[in-house]
Amino acid sequence: MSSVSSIVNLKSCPIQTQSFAKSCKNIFETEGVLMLERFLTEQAVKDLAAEAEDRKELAYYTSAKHSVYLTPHQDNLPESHIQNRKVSSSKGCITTDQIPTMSGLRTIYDSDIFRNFVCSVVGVSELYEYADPLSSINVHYANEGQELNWHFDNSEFAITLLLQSPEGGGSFDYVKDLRSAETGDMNYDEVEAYVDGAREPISLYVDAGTLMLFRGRNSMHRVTPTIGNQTRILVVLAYNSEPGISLSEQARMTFYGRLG
Ligand SMILES: O=C(O)CCC(=O)C(=O)O
Ligand SMILES: [Fe+2]
Repeated sequence: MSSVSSIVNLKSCPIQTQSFAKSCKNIFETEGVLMLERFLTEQAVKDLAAEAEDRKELAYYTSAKHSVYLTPHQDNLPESHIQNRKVSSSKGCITTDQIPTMSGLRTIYDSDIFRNFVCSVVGVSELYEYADPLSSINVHYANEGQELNWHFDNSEFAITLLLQSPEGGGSFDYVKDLRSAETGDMNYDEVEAYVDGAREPISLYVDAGTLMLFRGRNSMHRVTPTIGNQTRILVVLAYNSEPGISLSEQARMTFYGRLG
């Protein structure tokens, strides 16, 4: 297996140093998002994108209609209420067990340097892989027209690596701290204004090789539809703060179409 230093640009992103981790933590806390451009070396972007392209045929494609809150239908509210309104998302996905043993993605995911960096930035003491064989490393494919529509994440934070950007579209749009899952303030009016397009989100155009850490529980976000033939390819690195945890069977069936 390759070493972290051949995959991560440690010169421009010295994740092994306290001072770099501290400045990233500050950005993450004030912005709710940390974007590290050229996190991957040029060679790693080429190798990992080619590896992911090779496995595209294995992807499980899903298309879902969901509310932006990802909650079930609430019978006490009308169909047209933003809590019940449905938006559409579709993508393909391959799972941890479909990623080659020698893949650089495993090198990053397993690396102590990387895990310690993430711990420092998000403020957790330890990170563990998922106990099930599917959920730790996922590669997402968005072909022409496919998009991830507005939503709030259930997880506290997300880590993504873009391997291939599309020719057009695929912008990451977000609105920081739009609701509060903690106090239960769903902020219906403003959420609806963004979903209707009456208000403009912040739009980030991300280049291949970029690492993103994002707090998506209260910040609504989406990825706009891919335009053109080049598939958007994105890796999600998922951890738990406790050992021995599997993704729920319901979620595995929804996202992967199987349990293991
Ligand atoms: O594709 C992306 O850049 C974001 C992914 C995301 O928001 C999610 O998987 O919840
Ligand atoms: Fe998300």
